[in-house]
Amino acid sequence: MYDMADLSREIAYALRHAPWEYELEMDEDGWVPIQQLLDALHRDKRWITVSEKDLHNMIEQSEKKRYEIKSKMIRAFYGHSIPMKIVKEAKMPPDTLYHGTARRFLESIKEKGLIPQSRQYVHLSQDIETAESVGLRHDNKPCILKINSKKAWEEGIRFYYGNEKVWLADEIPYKYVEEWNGYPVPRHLEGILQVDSKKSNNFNIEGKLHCRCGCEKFRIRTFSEQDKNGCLHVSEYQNGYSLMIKAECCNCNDRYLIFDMAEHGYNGFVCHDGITVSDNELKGYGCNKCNGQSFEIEIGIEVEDREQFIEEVVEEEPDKYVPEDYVDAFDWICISIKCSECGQVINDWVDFETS
Ligand code: HQG
Repeated sequence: MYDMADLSREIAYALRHAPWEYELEMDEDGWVPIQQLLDALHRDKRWITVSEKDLHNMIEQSEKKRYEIKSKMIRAFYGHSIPMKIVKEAKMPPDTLYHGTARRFLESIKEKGLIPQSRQYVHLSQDIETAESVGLRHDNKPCILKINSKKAWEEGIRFYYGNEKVWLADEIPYKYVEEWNGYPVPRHLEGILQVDSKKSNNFNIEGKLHCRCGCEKFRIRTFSEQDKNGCLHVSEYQNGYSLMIKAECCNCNDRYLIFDMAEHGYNGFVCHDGITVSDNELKGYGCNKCNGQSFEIEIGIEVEDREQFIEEVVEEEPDKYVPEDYVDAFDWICISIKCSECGQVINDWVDFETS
């Protein structure tokens, strides 16, 4: 049995960086006959019995899709540094791509844009996690760059498909690049909303409430109307309306404000639409099935458009707001709860459009 990571490293070197050292005849799409590659490997005693089956196993066992095998040929999907440019077919990219890199490269990237350096193409990642792991190869605190690939594509920058996680480009001028500072979590939920990256992007975030002590179970106190399904709605308060939810950790009793119509979202944050209810007017919430008092809480946020926020709010009241405030002016909040005692789930327990 071979160490598949070792084998993959050797083959990466052969197919991406130095095919001539292995006497490989590579065509312009990067394909090499498998038999030629095997013959070359067999000349090295470490790989003397490597078979085509081992290559298939290597591809299957790897988390990253680096190689492709088709009718007795093999090629690397990306990563090439050889002088002969591997021809890639241009393809429309997703609207946003990411690139993980080292802090020490940032200044030069800002000046020159993203350039391929020793490889043939700039490598971009389809998601933040992939960008993060690419960046970690260069820096233990990598920075993540967000590429406006939609705009770049529309303005003539060519993108090429690598695999489902890797996209390639000849180069990316810096005007399509911005630093990604994490998910736009409203500030009052920062550190307690654990974002599910598979379901979240720049415009929508979904996650589960975690107390800073690690506990996921909370007692709930609200000011609201409650319907027969146990869902919450705004309630009349003084001369206006209110909807307020607080969660209290079942383990350490820390208390968090989850939503206050008077403070959060477009209405609250920008229009100050409502009056904050005092703590002693909140009521404990019980499961409408078993009257359980402990819940797991999932929150979805539809994020306000940053550009629109700048145009409509920051530019109107520059003394009061800065662009980064857009995270607090979210458009929609949706909360689901699960009773820790009977397991009943109420989806859309709160479903509130704030603008
Ligand atoms: C940086 C791995 C200064 C760029 C990964 C990057 C990937 C600049 C470094 C794939 C710059 C090149 C490729 C500029 C770009 N000034 N630095 N103007 N423009 N850079 O290793 O993207 O595991 O050649 O930010 O997962 O890190 O091998 O490229 O940091 O998909 O399959 O120059 O290789 O895949 O570094 O990684 P690299 P990369 P495998």
